[in-house]
Amino acid sequence: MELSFLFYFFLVLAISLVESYQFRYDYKFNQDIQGWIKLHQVPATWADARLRCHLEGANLASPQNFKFAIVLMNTLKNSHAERTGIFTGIHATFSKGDFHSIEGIPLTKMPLQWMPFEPDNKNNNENCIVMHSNGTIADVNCNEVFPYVCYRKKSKDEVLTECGTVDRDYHLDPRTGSCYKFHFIARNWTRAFMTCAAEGAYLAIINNDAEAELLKELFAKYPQSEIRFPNIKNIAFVGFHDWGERSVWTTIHGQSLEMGFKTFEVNQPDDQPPGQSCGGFFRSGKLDDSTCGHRMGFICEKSIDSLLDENE
Ligand SMILES: [Ca+2]
Ligand SMILES: [Ca+2]
Ligand SMILES: [Ca+2]
Repeated sequence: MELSFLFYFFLVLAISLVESYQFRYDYKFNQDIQGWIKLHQVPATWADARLRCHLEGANLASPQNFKFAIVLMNTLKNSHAERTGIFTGIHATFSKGDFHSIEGIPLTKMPLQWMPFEPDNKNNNENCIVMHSNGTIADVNCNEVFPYVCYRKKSKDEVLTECGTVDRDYHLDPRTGSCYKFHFIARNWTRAFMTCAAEGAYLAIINNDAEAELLKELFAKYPQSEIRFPNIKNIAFVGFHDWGERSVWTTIHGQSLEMGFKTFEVNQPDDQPPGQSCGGFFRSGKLDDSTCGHRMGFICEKSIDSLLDENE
């Protein structure tokens, strides 16, 4: 009796421990820095690195203390980043020479050593800080590209929603079994794609009439006045594209529109100059070929398990 009680007690404890360390499968929990980290191996500019970390629900990581520096150095081991170094979150992009981490820690409070002949602020144009695998740092041009690490600090209220994410703006719709989020801050198609991808989602793919109806209802919850900084207010970006072949419409996952929802608005597609290659969705619930560079609202679709660790 007592044994089974103990067993149950430890089982519950084990499950709650696993749960409390969940964020997303591509981030690893690190006890020493009480948070999750992810090494992005594909080099990016500092601005893109910061944005991608932010969209993933994290921050561009900085070696904010000695422990943190060690963790970052270990993270680089046996990757290409070991040779190139990484962008840190330390930057002076707001005010020249005022180097702070994203979290606001001044550079002078971090236990860091400059590389030989650094900082040199070459061409008076070096406002970002890279860290090399031996822990030394250098100032570089923010438009250079480096790998980087994102960090999310553990907080007490980390809860995965029914959509398998800590992002509460995703809502499950039982009609399709997918989760959806309407982004009312307008972006161009490429940035919209990136935003959905970083959230573990994709620009919505309309598989049937029911899903078109559901997206129409979702769009209606965001009247024109709520879309921020758009070029167009009556169309939102969704997940189809001509992939550089005029008028051959295919979803971003390679399905022909013929297989799913293919109803364009009257007089669309019209391929307005300078050419319209990106998937759009009118408030009416019908499709448009839209200008990729325009900023519009957009809809992300996420499967429930996209961010879950399959091993847990
Ligand atoms: Ca330099
Ligand atoms: Ca879908
Ligand atoms: Ca059009």
